[in-house]
Amino acid sequence: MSDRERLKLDRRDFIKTTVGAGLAAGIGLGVPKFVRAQEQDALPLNEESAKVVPSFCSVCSGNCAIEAYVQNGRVVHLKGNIHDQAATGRLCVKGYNALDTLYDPDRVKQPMKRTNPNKGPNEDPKFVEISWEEAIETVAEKFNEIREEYGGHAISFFHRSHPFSQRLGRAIGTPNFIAHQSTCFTTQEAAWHAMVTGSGKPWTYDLKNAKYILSFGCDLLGKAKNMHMQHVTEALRNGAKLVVLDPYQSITASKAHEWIPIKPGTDLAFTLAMIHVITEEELYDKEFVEKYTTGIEKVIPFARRYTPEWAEEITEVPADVIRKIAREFAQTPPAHIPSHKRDAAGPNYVNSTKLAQTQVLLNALVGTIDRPGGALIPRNPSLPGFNVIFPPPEFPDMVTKRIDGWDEEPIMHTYYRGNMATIADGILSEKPYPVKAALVRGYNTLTFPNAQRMTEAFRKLDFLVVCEIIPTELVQLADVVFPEPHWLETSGFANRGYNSSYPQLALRLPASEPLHNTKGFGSIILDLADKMGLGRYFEGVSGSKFDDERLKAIGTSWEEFKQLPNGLWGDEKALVPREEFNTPSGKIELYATVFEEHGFDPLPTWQPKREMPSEEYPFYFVINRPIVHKMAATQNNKIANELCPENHAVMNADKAAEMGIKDGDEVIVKSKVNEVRLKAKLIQGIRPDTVMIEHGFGHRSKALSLANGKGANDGDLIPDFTVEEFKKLRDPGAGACMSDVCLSIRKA
Ligand SMILES: Nc1nc2c(c(=O)[nH]1)N[C@H]1C(S)=C(S)[C@@H](COP(=O)(O)OP(=O)(O)OC[C@H]3O[C@@H](n4cnc5c(=O)[nH]c(N)nc54)[C@H](O)[C@@H]3O)O[C@H]1N2
Ligand SMILES: Nc1nc2c(c(=O)[nH]1)N[C@H]1C(S)=C(S)[C@@H](COP(=O)(O)OP(=O)(O)OC[C@H]3O[C@@H](n4cnc5c(=O)[nH]c(N)nc54)[C@H](O)[C@@H]3O)O[C@H]1N2
Ligand code: SF4
Ligand SMILES: [Mo]
Repeated sequence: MSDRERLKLDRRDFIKTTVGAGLAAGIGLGVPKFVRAQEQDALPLNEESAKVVPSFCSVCSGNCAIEAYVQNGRVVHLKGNIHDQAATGRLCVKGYNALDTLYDPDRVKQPMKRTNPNKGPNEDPKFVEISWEEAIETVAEKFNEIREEYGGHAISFFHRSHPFSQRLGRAIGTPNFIAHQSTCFTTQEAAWHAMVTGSGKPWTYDLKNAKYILSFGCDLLGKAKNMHMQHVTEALRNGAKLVVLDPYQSITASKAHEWIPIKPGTDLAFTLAMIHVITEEELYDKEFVEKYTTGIEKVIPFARRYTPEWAEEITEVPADVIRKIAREFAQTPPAHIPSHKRDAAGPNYVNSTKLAQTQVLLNALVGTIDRPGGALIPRNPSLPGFNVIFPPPEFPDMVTKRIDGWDEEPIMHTYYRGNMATIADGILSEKPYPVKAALVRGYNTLTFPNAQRMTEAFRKLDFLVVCEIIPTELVQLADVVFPEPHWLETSGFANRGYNSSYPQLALRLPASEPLHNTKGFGSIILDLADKMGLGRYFEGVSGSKFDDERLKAIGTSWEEFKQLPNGLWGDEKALVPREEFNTPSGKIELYATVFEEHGFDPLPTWQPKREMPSEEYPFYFVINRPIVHKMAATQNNKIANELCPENHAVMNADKAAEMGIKDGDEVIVKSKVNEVRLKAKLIQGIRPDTVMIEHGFGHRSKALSLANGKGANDGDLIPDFTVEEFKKLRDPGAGACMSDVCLSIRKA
């Protein structure tokens, strides 16, 4: 098919899928407005000259493969690559809108240095533009100074795992690498690690083949991921039943056959009672359990005490409803409980890891672990790691104790993660030692629990370096800013992030020329190492060699890869279900011996959430995120901002009437740590004792011209911890307890 023909098809497909996806998700966004907004970019399209460049989306970590339509050097349209097992020719709304971040006039365009030494919410940093050479030199000099005076561990790094930067950190001698996963999914990760994989949670689902999908807050249709949404939609089309427990009527709940507004933080009682019913009535898949699991003989007596009547008291869900759902779940194969990160089994409550344990257990009881209709352990190609390709020289000895206490996490310390709930206290209290500098990439102050306290922590540092693409709140606190390219300006390749049922890689070539004076993070690190006098740790290292060597290990090369006719590598393969799992016994361990070995509950004994409603704080707190936004990264995106400019305190309409609060009234929402001011939004679809706030809003950087001043940050209400307090939670998943706090609400 010629480009021209493809373009014609695109235009039709695009409108069709956009409308389809909108309706499937039940979003009341006003579809014509959305299509109109997109067409502004597509309108100048000249079908003769447009060229198609392969890429993959990096708005979220789904990596959906993309075809980017480029004309006169401008990217005018993005489309899902039909050959991708994840995107299957479609993108989600966040992916379609990515162009408006690429072309955001507010982007950081040039390295900058602060000239106003005062840092604060109302301080203009008075940035001056500098050359890359000066920027790198300034940071290298300052880092070396701090290293000499306080030791390498006084320098901290905040970013997702990155092999170049991790090696630089090792060479500098710092253990302080802080990442966000304890706010996102470490609770599920710990349960899967101990019970099934030995290496974290799989994110691939074969839900399109499920006949019964049971969600505990898992909002697959609303926002989770493009591919998950497609799977659930297809399952529904094929007659699957969808049951959603959620205190708030999420988009998935609004499309469910049954929505059960369970009391927040009590799902563990519900799942324990399900295990009770399924084991007492012997409804489980005996063949699967016998062949592939261990510990059923311990689960049966353990679950005897957790009757549906017991769970009714805790959850406010009638015992016969729990019984009915347990029976349906066990008797409608394939049935599955999916969980995608921030739902009830995510790091929201002190009992969330235990809930995740019960979910793995229930999925094993019905035989949908690594089986059609269930969760699949991803079939990614096996690519060699950085240290295999570039073996490191000897490193000097270093301090291993970390400022966030992650090194003391009995299980999770083996993962590249970090504790965003304790890091503010670590920096402010200087325990166990002072941290003087930080290099942050791809996180903002809004990423952290108790964002106000974290802002104080960042202000306390002597030296802050921020790598960004837009001028966030954290950029306003930086001493030096490194501007990075938008992903549409870069090249590379990636696994199918959240849908990998066979090995497949997507190619990325630059769809746009570099629009600004930016540098990729890998190059920044190599330059920094060189200027710091640590070049010997990186001999022969380059981004392109790394890519090339990894591809050679699977029988191709970057030269060959660049020529891929449809932007994807790897042929479809039939799924071969796993017979063995990566646990001490080689089976799925219903009784988690790995937890037992570390002094945690091998079976998920009931435990309530941490904070309960009181006279002072009578409301439960749940968080959500709108379908059009990615976290706090897209509020300045023109289209996303137009569709959803601000967040609200979402309340039950009857309850609000009782309190004299009307829709649109300004209210003060308060927790024990802070308060925020928001407009009330009144709906019927939420429990009267619960307030929902969407994450991502409350930007206060004046340089974000569209996002600034709109809404408030949910994270201001979330408590943080000292390392000592955190250890007392005794959570093997080290979850940050993001929703485990209660609120008051009053008219402003
Ligand atoms: N549009 C969009 N999609 C995204 C993202 C984004 O920013 N925007 N971010 C991506 C990322 S990184 C993540 S982590 C995920 C997050 O997406 P989700 O995992 O969906 O997390 P939240 O948006 O926080 O929504 C949590 C849901 O759990 C419900 N919930 C809260 N407490 C309880 C409880 O005690 N019991 C039950 N049963 N339900 C409860 C809430 O009401 C809400 O519906 O989304 C990913 N996809
Ligand atoms: N209060 C509260 N806090 C939360 C959550 C919540 O629900 N409520 N959710 C938690 C969850 S689940 C997650 S995953 C985290 C996510 O936390 P983050 O990863 O911090 O989320 P984002 O806001 O998407 O991204 C942060 C910044 O990365 C920048 N960025 C994007 N692309 C690039 C790039 O290529 N290079 C560089 N240098 N920067 C880039 C964006 O411009 C943005 O400012 O937040 C967690 N924190
Ligand atoms: S699911 Fe994530 S990767 Fe895929 S199109 Fe949406 S934002 Fe992009
Ligand atoms: Mo997340």
